Amino acid sequence: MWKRLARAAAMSVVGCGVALVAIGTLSGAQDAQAATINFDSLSSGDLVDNAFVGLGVTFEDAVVSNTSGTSPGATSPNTIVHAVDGIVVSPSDPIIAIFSSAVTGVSVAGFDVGPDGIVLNAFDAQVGGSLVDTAQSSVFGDNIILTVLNPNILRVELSKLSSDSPGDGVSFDNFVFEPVSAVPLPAALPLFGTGLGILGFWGGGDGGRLSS
Ligand SMILES: [Ca+2]
Ligand SMILES: [Ca+2]
Ligand SMILES: [Ca+2]
Repeated sequence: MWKRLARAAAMSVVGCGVALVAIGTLSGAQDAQAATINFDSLSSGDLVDNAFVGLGVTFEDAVVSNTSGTSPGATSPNTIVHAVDGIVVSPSDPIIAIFSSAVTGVSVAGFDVGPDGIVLNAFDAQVGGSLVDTAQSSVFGDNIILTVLNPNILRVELSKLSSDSPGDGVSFDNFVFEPVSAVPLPAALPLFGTGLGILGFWGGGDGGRLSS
């Protein structure tokens, strides 16, 4: 799942360098278990907040919605929008996700993306910190997937890219993140013998990723 999302994102995201970074992840031996949050276990109107703290992530200003929940690529019935501003997810007040420990990649899909586009910013601290990766798209439509990659992501912020069209609304779904691998590579080497064997092993499945 993670590889598929990363590959799709590499093709859809506007911005040079993203494809090369994604390829690095695809061929990397450390492919930890990616967690996917589809928000469909919650009810429309619920604040997401700590609902997925067990997976190591808390949300700020995210409320469950059914906006675009049946659009192509969405997992039905739920998406998320801004808790205060609804579908007008302004870059000045984004939806925030904070990780309890660093993750190496985050992916999210935007729906009904219009003239204001969408953006996903990654930071290396739970509050403040430095911008370590960003992904944005101005492609109109549904299931526009953004992916950020960095070994030290502790927070991401997602919103429209601009506020030039105040009435342009978006929603988000299918929030995926990849924790730092719990299995150090050197410990795994004797098990598989060669680097090629390791790549084949890690490339062969989804590694029992978590779903919720
Ligand atoms: Ca969903
Ligand atoms: Ca806020
Ligand atoms: Ca829109």
